[in-house]
Amino acid sequence: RELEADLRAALAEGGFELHYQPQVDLRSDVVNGCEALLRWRHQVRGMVSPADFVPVAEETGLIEEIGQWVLRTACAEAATWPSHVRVAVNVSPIQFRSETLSLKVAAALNESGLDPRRLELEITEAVLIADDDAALVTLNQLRALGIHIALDDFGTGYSSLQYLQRFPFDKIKIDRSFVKEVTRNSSSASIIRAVVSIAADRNMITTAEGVETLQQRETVQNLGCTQMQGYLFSGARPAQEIRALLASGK
Ligand code: G
Ligand code: G
Ligand code: MN
Ligand code: NA
Repeated sequence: RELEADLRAALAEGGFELHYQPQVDLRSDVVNGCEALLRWRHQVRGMVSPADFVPVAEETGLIEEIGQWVLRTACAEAATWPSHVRVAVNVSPIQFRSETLSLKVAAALNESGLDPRRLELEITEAVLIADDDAALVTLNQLRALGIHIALDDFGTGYSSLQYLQRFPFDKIKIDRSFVKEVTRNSSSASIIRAVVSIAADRNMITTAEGVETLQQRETVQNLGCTQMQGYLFSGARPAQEIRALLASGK
């Protein structure tokens, strides 16, 4: 496969980079997290979105190596940020099922010297559906390292509120499809309210994804969300820009 060969070459030759999207604490208005988003500079295709190459990386098993590169790079970068800022890393279901995931995470933490409490892994519901018991074992292994776990894209998959009760998450990220509708659709607002209520009981952060307008920000804030991420504040930006932004104290 041509794409597979290109991905291998990118790994070997530094063709990947991480951009970071700020996450804003809604109570203090301070950036207290950044999500690492993988970018691939392809010589012919230009910037290729992870949505287009992660599936191929998963099929070919290359996701293991790419994922390890992402973890190491994100931890090393976050170690340069102010200590109140966490870094969030997306983990695909294939990576999550690897028995060595927690070892790889521990290695990335060790190597970078990053405080484990400053690393958050984002997983999707897909990892929970496949094998509940195994997922719980892995989640507990990861949490034993002291890192945080976020449930990403909540509301897009099977989305059972039971997942929130059964699994030990630190954060629920409410999918941007709900945020998009929240100012004009009362059922989106009701769903957010229900998630916020469960999350608050269990001390979880609730992040509204895809906040693009001031009105959306105010609405999710009134519904009790505690963090937001979206173009209203900033899209994903290169590491140097984020470093400067964080250093400037905003
Ligand atoms: O900006 P955006 O196009 O980055 O992201 C598209 C999709 O790719 C999102 O679903 C996001 O979670 C996923 N993604 C971004 N970076 C990574 C990564 O490092 N690893 C994995 N597995 N998925 C990622
Ligand atoms: O699946 P995940 O939530 O990890 O993916 C993050 C994706 O959401 C990335 O593709 C990122 O570029 C995109 N994104 C981030 N903020 C916004 C936003 O405010 N609006 C829209 N439409 N997309 C966003
Ligand atoms: Mn994500
Ligand atoms: Na998401």
